[in-house]
Amino acid sequence: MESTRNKLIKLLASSGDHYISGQLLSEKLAISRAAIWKHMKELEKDGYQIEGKSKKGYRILKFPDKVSENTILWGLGTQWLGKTVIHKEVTTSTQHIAHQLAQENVDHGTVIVADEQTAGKGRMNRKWHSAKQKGIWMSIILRPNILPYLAPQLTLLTATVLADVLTKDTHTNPKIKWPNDILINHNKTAGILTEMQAEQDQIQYVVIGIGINVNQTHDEIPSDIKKKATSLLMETNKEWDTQTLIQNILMTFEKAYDAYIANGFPDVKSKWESYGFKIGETIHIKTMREQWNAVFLGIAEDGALLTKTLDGEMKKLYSAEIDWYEKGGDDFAN
Ligand code: BTX
Repeated sequence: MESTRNKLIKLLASSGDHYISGQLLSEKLAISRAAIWKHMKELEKDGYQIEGKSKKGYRILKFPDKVSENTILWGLGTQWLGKTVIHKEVTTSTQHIAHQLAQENVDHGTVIVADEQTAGKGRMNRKWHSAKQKGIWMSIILRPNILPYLAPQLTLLTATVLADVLTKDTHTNPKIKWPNDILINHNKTAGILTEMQAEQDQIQYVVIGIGINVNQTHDEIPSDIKKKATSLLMETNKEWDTQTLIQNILMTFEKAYDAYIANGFPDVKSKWESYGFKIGETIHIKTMREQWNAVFLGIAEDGALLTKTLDGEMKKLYSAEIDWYEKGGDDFAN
């Protein structure tokens, strides 16, 4: 059963900057006002800063500097996204938890966040390094009323949300490498993994996994990805508060998602293209049998990459065929 202390934090957290009266707290928690006051003193010992004002009540001024369900909830100005947040100190992958919960019918907009993942995954079962308290490792459960073939649009939408938040909050200049990587100065800062459970023409749920390298130093980036990965700390020479970034991502995501559901893909497409890595440039494409150069024009409704060969032929392409030839000729496809 949930402890009185937790219920108290939740009540205070959900009221944000507003005061809650001691009377109301005592009614909701079914304990005396003296007991409430004692709980407040205990919370202060744990790093919470609480303000108590006569005739007004209590409010939290500062949470301990640790990500938790309550700290994410506090000040989160969303209508439906992140109304339920599940925080794990360590887990295999937030995607696993999200799938389990989605099958148990949790709400649209449920968010799972971990400090550390021991089996973080990328696309095609690739590994995603997720060191403890060094980044944002988070999954969002959605139940969109769109046709399954349109689900890749959600990956593209998520990429624009991350690019928007990073531009605004960290003043970096992120680019989206098709379809799902966020690059800063050509190096991978974030990745998105979209997984879906669907029937023929109906989505049961979608899980959007977001991984962002936030506070790793150069030495802390694992050797197998050192050449192509970066973090916000490395790019800006300062540490970032993951909590604030998570909240800004959720708030920006909610707005972008609601607009997408109401108005469709065109705005997402143009925003994506405004951040698109190598848009308008010549890229090198390889298949099993041939290779050629083409100009990268933009993205299609189904998430495919639109290209024009040098002799003018338009072609739609899907993932495994692109070789971005970055980093001095290394294969930069993932
Ligand atoms: P991806 O398949 O595009 O990228 C995976 C590749 O990126 C790896 O093969 C490796 O080369 C490189 N890589 C691994 N870890 C990192 C890292 N921390 N930073 C930069 N490059 C790396 C991208 O897949 C999708 C990643 C989604 C991760 C989130 S975290 C929350 C959620 N839970 C989970 O298990 N996955 C998602």
